[in-house]
Amino acid sequence: MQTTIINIKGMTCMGCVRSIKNVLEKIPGVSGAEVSLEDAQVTIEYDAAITGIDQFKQAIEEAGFETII
Ligand code: 9UX
Repeated sequence: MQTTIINIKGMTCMGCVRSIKNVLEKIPGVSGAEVSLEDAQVTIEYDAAITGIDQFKQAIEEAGFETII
């Protein structure tokens, strides 16, 4: 398992937090995503043999948010 942190622009309420958590945890290979509204970031735990940062960024952007690595 590997962990990465992605900074996110545009989250304003706990609904945003929940939708980002949901899209990330649906990606095969992701075992957990903890989103912090206060810190404007998400910590993702995943299997690097299956998925990676490009897919995470794409999922977050498709959900309507900006990512900053
Ligand atoms: Mo809150 Mo976010 O009403 O996508 S859910 S602003």
